[in-house]
Amino acid sequence: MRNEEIAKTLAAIGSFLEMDEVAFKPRAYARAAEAISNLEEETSEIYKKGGIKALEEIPGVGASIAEKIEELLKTGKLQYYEDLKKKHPINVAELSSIEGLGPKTMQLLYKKLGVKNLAGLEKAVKDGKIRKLPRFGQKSEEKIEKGIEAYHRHSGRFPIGEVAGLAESIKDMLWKVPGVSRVDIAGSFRRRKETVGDLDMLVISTRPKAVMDAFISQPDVIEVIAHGNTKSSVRLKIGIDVDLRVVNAESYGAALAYFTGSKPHNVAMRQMAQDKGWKLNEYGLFRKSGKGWIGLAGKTEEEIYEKLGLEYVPPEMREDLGELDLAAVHKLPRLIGYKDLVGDLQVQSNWTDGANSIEEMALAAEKMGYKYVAITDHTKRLAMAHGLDEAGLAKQGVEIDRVNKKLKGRIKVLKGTECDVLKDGTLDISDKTLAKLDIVGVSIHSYFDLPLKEQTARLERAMRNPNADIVFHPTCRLINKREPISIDMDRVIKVAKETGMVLEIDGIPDRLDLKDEYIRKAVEVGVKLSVDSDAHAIAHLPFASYGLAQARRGWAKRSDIVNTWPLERMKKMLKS
Ligand code: DGT
Ligand code: CA
Ligand code: CA
Ligand code: ZN
Repeated sequence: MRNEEIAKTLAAIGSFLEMDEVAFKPRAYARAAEAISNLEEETSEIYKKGGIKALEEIPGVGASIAEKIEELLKTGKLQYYEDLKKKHPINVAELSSIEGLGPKTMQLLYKKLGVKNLAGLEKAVKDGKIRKLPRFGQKSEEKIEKGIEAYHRHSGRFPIGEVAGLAESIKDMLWKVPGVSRVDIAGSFRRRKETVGDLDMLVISTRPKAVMDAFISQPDVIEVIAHGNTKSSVRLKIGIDVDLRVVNAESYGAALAYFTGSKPHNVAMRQMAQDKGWKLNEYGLFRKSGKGWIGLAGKTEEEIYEKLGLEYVPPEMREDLGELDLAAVHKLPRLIGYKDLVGDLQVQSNWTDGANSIEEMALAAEKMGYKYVAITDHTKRLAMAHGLDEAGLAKQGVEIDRVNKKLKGRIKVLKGTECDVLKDGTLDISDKTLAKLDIVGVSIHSYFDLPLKEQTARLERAMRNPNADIVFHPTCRLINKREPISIDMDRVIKVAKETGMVLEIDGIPDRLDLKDEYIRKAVEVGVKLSVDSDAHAIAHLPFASYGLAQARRGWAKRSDIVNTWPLERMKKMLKS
C-alpha cells in the first residue's frame, strides 16, 4: 500500500472521529495523514526496515496510529476504519475533495438530506435543497457548487495533446536548473496514453534542492501539494497535477521503468523477478545474497529488461496486454517509428474550413519531410464548412494541377475529398466525380445517434462504394466531449478486410480515432491503416505524431500504415 492511500485512510478516520465529537484524536489523525502524504520514502519501506518502532519515528505518528498503519500494511485493511465506515455511511474520502466541505457539514447534509457521496451532493445542490437548511442559505450552496465545479475540472483526465506543450516546457525549464543531468516525463504521458491523469517527472541532479525550488515556483503553479528534497508535487493552473522526483543515477532506469508504468505491467514484471527469486522495485533489480540483496541492474531500463531475459518493451506497449510474453520469446512487433510517415492523407485547405491555401499546405507538408499530401476538403452537405460540390471539386482539381506543376519533384499534392456519408450510407458526391479523385475519404458528420445496427449498416454501405478508399475518424468521438457513435467495430474491420478499405487513425488530440484497442484488432487481421493529421491549418500538421503514438499503442508496424509507403505503392494499396 502506498503513502497516498494510507494518508487517505487516516484522514477519513479523522473526519469520522470529528463527526463523533471525539476530543483531540481528529487532529492527531489529520496531522498523521499529512505527515505520511509528505513523506519521501514509502511507509511500507520504512516499516520493512525498522518495523513498528520506525513508524513511530514518523513525525505526528504515535503508538496507536502506528499500530493502525501496521495493520493496513500487513492486511491491506483496517478493522477500526471499517467499523467507522459502517457507523457513518458517508464517503468522506470522496466528499472531502470538495473544497470547504468539512466533516461536520458532511454529517449535517447526511442527516438532513441523506447525502452520502458526491452524486448525492450534486443532486442536493441541483434541487436547491441546501439553501433551505438552517444556517446554510444561498451563499453556502453556491460555495459548494463552486467546489464541485473545481473538483470536476481537477479530476478530469487531459487529452495528451492538450498537455504535451506544457509538459515539454516544464522539462525544458528543469533542464536549465544547474546540476541537472537528465529529465524524463514518465507515467501515462510516456506511454502516450490518449489521456493523462497527471504528469510524472524524473530528474537526476547533484543539487536536488535547486530543482525542487525551481519546480514549485514555476509561474503556472496554483498549489504546492508536497515539497521535499526527493519528491514534490504541484497543481497547475489548468488543473493538472505534476509530480517530480529526484532520483540517483544508479537507480535511474529502475525509477524510470517504475514510474512509466503501467501499474499492471510493473506488477507482471515484478512477478517475473520474484519467480527467479529476485526482487524488482523503483531502486533496481536485486538478487538475494545471504541476508542482503545485491544489485543486478538499475541504471538503465534496458539492462533491467535484459537481465530478466526480456526484449526491451517500448513504453507505448507497457499495458500488460501480452507484451511481456512476447518479450520473453523476443517476438515483440517492430512498431512503426515516429519518423516513418512519408505523406498525410487528410488535410483541409481554405477552399472550405481550412486556414491555408493548397500551396501553403503543400509547402508545409514538404517541410514535414513528406513526399505527398492529400487535400481532402469537406463536401456540400457540410454547408457550415462551405463544403464543395462536384463543380467545386473539379475547379479545385485545376488548382492542384497548378500547384503540382510548380512543386514538381518536391512534393505531390493528391486530389482528395472528405466526402460526407449521408444518413442512408450513400455519399454526398456523385460516383463520376469521386472516380476522378486520387483519394476518397468517407466520414460521418451527422445523425451521430443512430442505433447500432443502422449506424453500422450506414457506414458499411459507404465503405462498399467502389470509389471509397479510407474511413476518416471512424467512430466520430471527441474525447471528453462526444461519445463515439454506436457502431460494431468488429463488423467495420471485417468489411475493411473484405473490401481493402483503409481505416484512419485521425491525429487530432481530442479525436485519436481509431483508438488503440481497435487499431490492435485491425492490425491483427491485416486491415491497413492511415495516420493523418486532419490539419485545418499549417500548425496542425504535427498532430500526425499523436496518431503515430496511438498506432504504436495499437501495436502497428510500419507495414500496417499505408502512408509510410512510396506514392505508387500507397496508391496500389488503396481499394482499386
Ligand atoms: P495517469 O496519471 O492516471 O494517467 O496514469 P499513470 O500510469 O501515469 O499513473 P500514476 O501517475 O498514478 O503513476 C505513475 C506510475 O507509477 C504508474 O504508471 C505505475 C507506477 N505506480 C504508481 N502506483 C503504483 C503501485 O501501487 N504499484 C506499482 N507497481 N506501480 C505503481
Ligand atoms: Ca501520471
Ligand atoms: Ca502521478
Ligand atoms: Zn471530418
